[in-house]
Amino acid sequence: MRNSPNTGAGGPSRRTLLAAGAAAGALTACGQRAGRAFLSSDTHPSDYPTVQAVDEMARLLRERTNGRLDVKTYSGGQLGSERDTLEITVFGGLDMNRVNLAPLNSIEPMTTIPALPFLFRSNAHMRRALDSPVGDEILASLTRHGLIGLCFYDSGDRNFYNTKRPIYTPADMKGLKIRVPNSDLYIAMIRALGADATPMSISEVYQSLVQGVIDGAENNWPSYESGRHFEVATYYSLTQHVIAPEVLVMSGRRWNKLTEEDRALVRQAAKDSVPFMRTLWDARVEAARTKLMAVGVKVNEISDSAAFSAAMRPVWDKYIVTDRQRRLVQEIEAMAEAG
Ligand code: GTR
Repeated sequence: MRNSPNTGAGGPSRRTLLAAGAAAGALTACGQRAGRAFLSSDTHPSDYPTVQAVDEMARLLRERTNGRLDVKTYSGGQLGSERDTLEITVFGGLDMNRVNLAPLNSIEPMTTIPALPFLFRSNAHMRRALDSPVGDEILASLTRHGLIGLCFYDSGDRNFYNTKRPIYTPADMKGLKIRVPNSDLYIAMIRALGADATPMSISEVYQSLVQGVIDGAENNWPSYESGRHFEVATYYSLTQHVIAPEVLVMSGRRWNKLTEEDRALVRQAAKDSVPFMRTLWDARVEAARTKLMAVGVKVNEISDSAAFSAAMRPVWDKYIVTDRQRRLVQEIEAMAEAG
């Protein structure tokens, strides 16, 4: 990996390393009995669509190999933050990892493309673009960092939420302390709106909101709900500034030990879990929205989203600098028409 995902934070914690080591040991023991279980990590709870999708992938693998290939996910962030577990995945302490694209932004410039503010017009646009060769090219860009990109999953649109006030215009963001994932791109986006960006792992957000260390954050409906952030930050403003996907990666070290046949099986099972995930995702977004409206979260629409888009536009020039990036951005924009 060229730039460590731990830049500025000093590597995975001892707790994370110990947890991953213990989990890997346990799996080796049971893997000898029931076939080869890949150890995977996810920060979301076990009922979240990303975890369920990897469970579906595991089911397909078991079915197609008579249980020889399998995946076991450690959910709920048991093994640590996305940034820490990515590092462990690269050196082979974990076989697989489901993360957002954000922690990969500072590692691989191609991953900044789907995370650009206001690039995708809709979820449908994102799905169309990432199902095309553009998506394959972005997944393949991870290989040189020791990660094999298996598939993209949905993550819906991200919106701002905070404890202070509704956000209607970029001016309303001024001075707010907003948590972002550990990504330079996200930091730049928040600064472009005149707010203060505080990068931290999602597991720290709830407590930081309670203690007033941050005023708010930004995320999709399901994460805002499942992390209980809505209990503290009750203003949810539908800026829809990013529609970036999740990604499922495999450790290159583990991958290199697989036969060609098993690689094809792994790729196919990951790909086949995507439509399953999308169905779960759409239902989960609706369920989270309905629940949060019912408990009285103060939701507001944005009448002039072009004002947000214009304010955040300089971020594109800062992070889209190579011809290859520009070509992919153009290809994605050309796929916007159909909605
Ligand atoms: C969620 C995403 C997580 C994590 C989180 C965050 O939407 O599913 O993987 O990236 O956002 O903001 O840290």
